[in-house]
Amino acid sequence: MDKLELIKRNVQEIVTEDELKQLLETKEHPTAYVGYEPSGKIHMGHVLTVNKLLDLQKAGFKITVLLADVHAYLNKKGTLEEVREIADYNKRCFIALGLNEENTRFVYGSDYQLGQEYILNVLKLTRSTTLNRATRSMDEVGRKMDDPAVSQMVYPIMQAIDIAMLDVDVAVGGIDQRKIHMLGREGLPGLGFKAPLCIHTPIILGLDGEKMSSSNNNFISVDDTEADLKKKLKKAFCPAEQVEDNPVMELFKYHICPRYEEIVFERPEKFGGNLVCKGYEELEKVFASGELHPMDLKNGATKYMNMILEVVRSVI
Ligand code: TYR
Repeated sequence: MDKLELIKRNVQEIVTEDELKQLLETKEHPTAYVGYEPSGKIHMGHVLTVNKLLDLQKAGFKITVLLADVHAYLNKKGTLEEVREIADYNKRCFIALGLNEENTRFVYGSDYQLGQEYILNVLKLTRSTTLNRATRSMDEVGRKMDDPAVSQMVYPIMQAIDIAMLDVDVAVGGIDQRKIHMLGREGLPGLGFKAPLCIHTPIILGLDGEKMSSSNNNFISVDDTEADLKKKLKKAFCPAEQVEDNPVMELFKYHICPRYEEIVFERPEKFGGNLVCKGYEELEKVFASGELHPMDLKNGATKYMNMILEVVRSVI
């Protein structure tokens, strides 16, 4: 797979592809980052952006992971001390997922976001950003946005300044980060910084086919045991022959198939014996045709997700 193909796989949007091509032509080691609000559970949604960072590393990028403790604090996720502790746990998870410390720079927000230069840049950008724009940019990121706090208006401004201060070429994130990134692309040049390129991954569904949410516990997290996986996948939403909006198929598309060249579904002889798929496209055809039963798809997902998480569990 060539670099561009690797970077483009499983992404929803690149802003813009032309800029990316140009970047690849001019720099041997471009830089990219993802920021994460520290979270008690690292789930497969987070892992989707981790996968993209791993792809970017393979394509020669230097990667920074921002453990955004101050952002979590501004978004009312806990005290600074609490979120900082969770950030340490998250760092261990990311390392376990393959972002090792030799080739990944881990940065805590609180390590640089309280410095004079940073704050001055934040204040500058607040002057050229309307309240309306800041509010809208938080639509899919902010907690309880029906009654936003001023801190949640500072949040997207800081995220934009992060891109400049961490000095990265590319900001990576779920498509929910889009409006904040666009605010950065438009606002940063006015402060003398370059406009960043953005790569957005899709947002995957919860196992019940609804939006992922911690209150529903409808996701797989990296510390799930094999028993957890079995239980969760057993009751997952997985309509026969349906490949779109099927959370079990999404696990194959975004997590399993990129890691394994060949997927083996183990079935008793009376149900057709083992079935082998080479790549997601083939799996899609097989499942859409009805040749593979949802039960067998789920068993396969359980087996492979367990193999992926086994490695992670053993080190976190
Ligand atoms: N907004 C991101 C989230 O929703 C977190 C983040 C914070 C990302 C700061 C980047 C950044 O610079 O989790």
